[in-house]
Amino acid sequence: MSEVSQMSVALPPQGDPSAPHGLALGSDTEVTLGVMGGGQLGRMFVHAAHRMGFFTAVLDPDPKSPAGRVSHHHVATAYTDPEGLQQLAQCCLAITTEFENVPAAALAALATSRTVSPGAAAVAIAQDRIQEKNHFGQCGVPCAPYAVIESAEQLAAVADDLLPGILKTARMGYDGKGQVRVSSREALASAWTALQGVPCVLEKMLPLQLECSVIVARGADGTCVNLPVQRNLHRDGILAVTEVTPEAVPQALAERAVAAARAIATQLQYVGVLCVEFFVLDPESPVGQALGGLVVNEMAPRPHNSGHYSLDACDVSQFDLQVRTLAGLPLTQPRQHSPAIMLNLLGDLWPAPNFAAVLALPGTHLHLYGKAQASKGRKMGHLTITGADPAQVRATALQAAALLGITPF
Ligand code: AIR
Repeated sequence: MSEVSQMSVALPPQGDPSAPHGLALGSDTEVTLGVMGGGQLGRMFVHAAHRMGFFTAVLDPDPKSPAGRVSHHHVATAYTDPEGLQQLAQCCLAITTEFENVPAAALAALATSRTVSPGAAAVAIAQDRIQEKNHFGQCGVPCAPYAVIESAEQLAAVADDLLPGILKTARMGYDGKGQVRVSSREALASAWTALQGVPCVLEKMLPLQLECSVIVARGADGTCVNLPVQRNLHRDGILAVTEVTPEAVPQALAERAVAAARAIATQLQYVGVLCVEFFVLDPESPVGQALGGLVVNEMAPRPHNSGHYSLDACDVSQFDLQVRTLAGLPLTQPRQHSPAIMLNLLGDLWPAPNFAAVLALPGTHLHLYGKAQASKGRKMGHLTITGADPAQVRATALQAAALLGITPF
């Protein structure tokens, strides 16, 4: 990363950095917000920014990236390219990120001349499961029992009680990548070898009742707001369905999850949108009781797939919140106005999903990301179903799933 840190940053100032950027709203000065990464999350950020009159710039090496294609400016260089970073900084007042594996050093380099949120330090913690779990511990939020495996000695010292478990690479894993289920010491040893002996954590497999997540947005002034708690169903390690209805997550647990997510953001001094994922444990199981029923799984320093429903079911979406936090605009607690179910549209449904039939159903909102190539497990779009009551939303969502060939839930 030395290349990046050598980046020279002699940039013209864009306004007074101590003034809230929101002051520029509605003025005749062009204000550009930047995003590192040009995938679907960047694209939805760009759409939200445009709606509020901002100009946008995307840095993504892919000249056909979903966000780059809809943005005013697209810098198509590597994330660590000093010239690319300089170009981005030059045209932007403030810069955010849309995937957690963006090199933290690139964010740090941008931050020498521009507002960058979330900051490199917070992103670096979220990029590394070991640091992430330490942070959760410091916040007093329990996670699944685990062991760090960075050496053969640590592998040998793993407690039997952690098996069966899931071996996860400390870095660079998402959508189920870099994870192996292991049920014996032998399987653990060969899984670690197969992962090339990189730093890992072994997490104890827990009896889950359900999975949920909370999206919080925190401003530079410490104001913190959250979306309602989402219930998530994963298939093959990839989010398949998100359900946000009053019944989806028991209220007492939902309140605890929100409090934990806010504590995690606040103690990080986080600025931006953060998603925290939780496991709700089987309340009948001894381990579930011992751990108090709720454990934190992981966090993402950005908007999250499980928050996409907020575009259609809330008065302020997770991308609106991202724009507001980045631009120093006020945050208000979002209100969900419709129960919602979101279905992910993976590349498996291509080449010819019957979207016209789905759009004939009431309350369906189709979002396609404009990706050139569909492949198995690739997120190509999502469908949100809203309606007046949860039972009707569910019935419509099941109809849509059947029309698209998505397994019922
Ligand atoms: N993303 C980021 N972390 C997890 C996910 N799913 C989003 C970001 C990123 C895009 O997925 O928007 O840019 C990458 O998608 P793909 O299909 O090109 O791998």
